[in-house]
Amino acid sequence: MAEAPSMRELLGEDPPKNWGKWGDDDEVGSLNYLDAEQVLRGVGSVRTGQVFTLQCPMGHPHGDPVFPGREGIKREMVWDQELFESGQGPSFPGGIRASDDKAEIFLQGSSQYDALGHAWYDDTLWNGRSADTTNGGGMSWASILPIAQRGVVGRGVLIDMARHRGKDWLDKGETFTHDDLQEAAAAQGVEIRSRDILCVRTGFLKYFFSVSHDEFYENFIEPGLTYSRELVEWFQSTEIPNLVTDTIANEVTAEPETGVLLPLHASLLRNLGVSLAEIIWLDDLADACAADGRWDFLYTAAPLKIHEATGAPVNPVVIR
Ligand code: UVW
Repeated sequence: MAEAPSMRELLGEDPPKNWGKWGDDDEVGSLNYLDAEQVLRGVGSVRTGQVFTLQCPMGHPHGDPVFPGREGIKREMVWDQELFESGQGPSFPGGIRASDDKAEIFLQGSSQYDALGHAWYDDTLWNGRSADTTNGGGMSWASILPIAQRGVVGRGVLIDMARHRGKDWLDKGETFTHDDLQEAAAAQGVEIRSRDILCVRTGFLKYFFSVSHDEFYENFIEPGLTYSRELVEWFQSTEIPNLVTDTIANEVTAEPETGVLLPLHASLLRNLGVSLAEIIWLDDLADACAADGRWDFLYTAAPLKIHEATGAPVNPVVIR
C-alpha cells in the first residue's frame, strides 16, 4: 500500500466541525445536545425496569482488552490478614482490621470515555485549542473532567451489527457505514433518532474473551464504522452526542483504503465533539433487547472525575 495520506488530506481542508457552536470555552461538545428534554426522552423509554451495567470487569482472569501498547490493571493488596498476623499491619483501637489495595491502571485501559482532547491532528484539539495544552503533566484543555462533571443521560439505542449479519462477532477489519446502521436499525424495528446515544455491538469483546491473546492481537485490526465525509455529516446532522461500542477504539482501526489510523477519532471526537465510549460490554443488553424486540432505553454514564486526565474508566448503567 502507498504511504498513507495525512489526516488533513483524508478529511479535507474544510471538514464538518462544531467548533464554537457552544462557545469557545466549551469542553463537552456534542454532549450539549443532551438537555433536559433528552433526559426525559430517555426516561420515557423505560418499560420494565431491567437494569444493566455495561463495564467490562477490570482485572479479569482472562486479561483485560486494551489497545496494543497499553496494559490492563495491575492491582496489589496493601493490607490483608497475613500482614496483620505477622504483626506488621496497623493496630487500631478495638482491634478492627481491614483489607486494602492499590492499582496501577491505564486510564484508557478499560471501559472508558475519551476526553475530547484525547486525539488530534494538525497540532490542534477540540474547539481549536493548541495541542500544547496536553503538555506539562496533564491536559489543561478538554480533559475528561468536564465530561465527568456533566454526566451522560439520554435515550440510548442499540444497533447489533453482529446479530444483524448473523455472526457471533464481526471479523477483523470488517466495516460498516451509517447506512448499514440504519438498515440494521430498520431490521430490528427501531429508529435512530436525533440526539440518540448510539450504541453499536460488534461482538468483538466476546471474541476477546473467547480466544487466546495471541489470536486476538494477531494482525490487530478491529471491526467498526469506517470514515466517509457522508458518515461524518450524518453524525453532525443527526446530532449524535455519544458513540458507544464494544470495541477498543470505536471504529475500524485503520481506514481500509488509505491505512490512516483512527480517522473517526479525528473527525468525530476532535472536529464534532462527539464523545467516545469504548470497551463497553453490550452482550447482555443485546440479548435482552433481542428477546423482547425493544432496542431503546435510558442510558446513563459518568466517567471518574480525574483532573487533567485523557480519559477515565466508566461503568454505564442502562435501564429499559
Ligand atoms: C487510542 O488512543 C489509540 O485509542 P482509544 O481512543 O481507543 O483509547
